[in-house]
Amino acid sequence: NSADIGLIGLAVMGQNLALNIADHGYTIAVYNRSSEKTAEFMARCREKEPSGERVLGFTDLKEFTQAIRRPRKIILLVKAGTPTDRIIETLLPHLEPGDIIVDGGNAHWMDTIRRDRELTERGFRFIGSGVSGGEVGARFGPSLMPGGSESAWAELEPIWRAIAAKVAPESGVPLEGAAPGKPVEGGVPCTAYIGPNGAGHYVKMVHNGIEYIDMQLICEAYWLMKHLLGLDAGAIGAIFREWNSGELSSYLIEITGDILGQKDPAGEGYLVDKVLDAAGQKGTGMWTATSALELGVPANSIAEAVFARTLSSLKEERVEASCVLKGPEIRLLSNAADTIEAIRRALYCSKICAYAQGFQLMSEAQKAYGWTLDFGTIAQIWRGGCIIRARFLQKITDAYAHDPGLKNLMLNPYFRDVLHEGQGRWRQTVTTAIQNGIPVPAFSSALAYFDGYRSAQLPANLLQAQRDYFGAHTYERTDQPRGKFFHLDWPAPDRPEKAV
Ligand code: NBP
Repeated sequence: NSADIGLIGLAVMGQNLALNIADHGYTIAVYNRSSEKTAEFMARCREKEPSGERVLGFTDLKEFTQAIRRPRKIILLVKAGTPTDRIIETLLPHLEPGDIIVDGGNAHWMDTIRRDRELTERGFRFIGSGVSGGEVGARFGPSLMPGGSESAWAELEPIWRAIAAKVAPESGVPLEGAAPGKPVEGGVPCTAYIGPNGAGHYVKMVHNGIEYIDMQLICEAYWLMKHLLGLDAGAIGAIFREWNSGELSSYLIEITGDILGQKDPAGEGYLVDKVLDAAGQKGTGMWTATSALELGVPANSIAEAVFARTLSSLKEERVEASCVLKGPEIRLLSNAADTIEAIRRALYCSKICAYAQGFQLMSEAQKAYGWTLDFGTIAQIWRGGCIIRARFLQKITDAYAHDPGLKNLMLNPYFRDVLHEGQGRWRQTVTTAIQNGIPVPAFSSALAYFDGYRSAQLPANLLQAQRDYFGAHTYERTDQPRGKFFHLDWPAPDRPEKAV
């Protein structure tokens, strides 16, 4: 019984998280379904990894579980869905009551709720933890979003805090410079208990939904600069690098600068110009959009970002359609500095709307699933390690510290002022894009969200009348209290309205 913790699943995430745990002085037992991967990983640990001696490899599940100190803590980093259920079933006969299973995969939160219930009924403890930051995050500090058994969290917490990304206490800036065997010291860890059962995985899913829209917004900014200003990838990359020193500073802006500056290693020009424009997706953006639809939350930009990927994936169809369907000629603009600033403002304003939608969604989800989420803390643990890490998240933490009951991020004075100051340039950007036939679904849907949310009145009066006309769905009246419903037998020149 010499291992502090165990880990199953030695693909990209599992290997890197195991090494991160070992770097922090913990002894970790590892197991993978196919034993060749375990052997390969153990060779890597022996030959290349300074903390490799603290990794114990097993090819037998029973021996693996026997090597872990009780109550056992076992992290699963296997493919989400059925593989997770399979490995849990295989593992359970080797566990004892009170042992803890930590699912670090991208599980659907409803699966996590079910697994939490089933495992708790059988005497085990379960944690569903979002893990964000990809391969590098797992290796040197991810953002970790755990939900589930509180007593299990108390036992997992020291390890999760040790391996999580760290940010500077005041500024929230990620502390970097970790290397194999040399983790960063000090700083605030990017992890905190999120809530019961599926709360952690839900919050991780919304993180991914926000990641989708964040990426799409950046892509639209790039596309506008390319087409309206005729800039090449290298020049646009330099603009992103400049933006990265300001309020837009974030991991995604930073890597966009790098990507756009990358020359094609296989030929002339920039690599990005040779990458096929057909986006893939693994489903977490779709889950976020679906959840928003189910909960009745207007997360239109998040959904739009998923649709933008879907539309892009119809590459052959689009190529054919481009020969049939004509739009306006794109007219190059001469005022480059002004256009770039307008696009930057549009990007920042749209980003605020995207996050407002994500937080509004979590706010409804907590009511539906019986959680109490702490939004300031969620923003805090997204400041480092994860893909959407950004300077801007500190502003969200500040906004919830200022008003824990904040209904919508856009109502916070800082964000309100940014939207007020930026909306002129934002509208100019969307208008120019539309006039030139350049699709900007994320910029324009975010603007529609802003305009819709700030409208005391919307044309839904007509919509309710239409619903009552064809389906007797009733309507409320502006001159009567809410909750009083009426119906009219339309068309009704003489018939009276009925209260129902
Ligand atoms: P994958 O998602 O590609 O999963 C591969 C692992 O699952 C292998 O270890 C494989 O074992 C194991 N596995 C499968 Br498939 N079926 C199994 C079964 N029935 N029983 C036991 N093990 C099984 O690995 P990944 O990309 O490292 O991701 C791991 C988890 O972390 C996933 O849930 C993923 O969604 C999540 N995640 C990934 C990232 C990322 O950037 N990649 C980021 C955040 C979260 P084998 O070797 O025997 O086939």
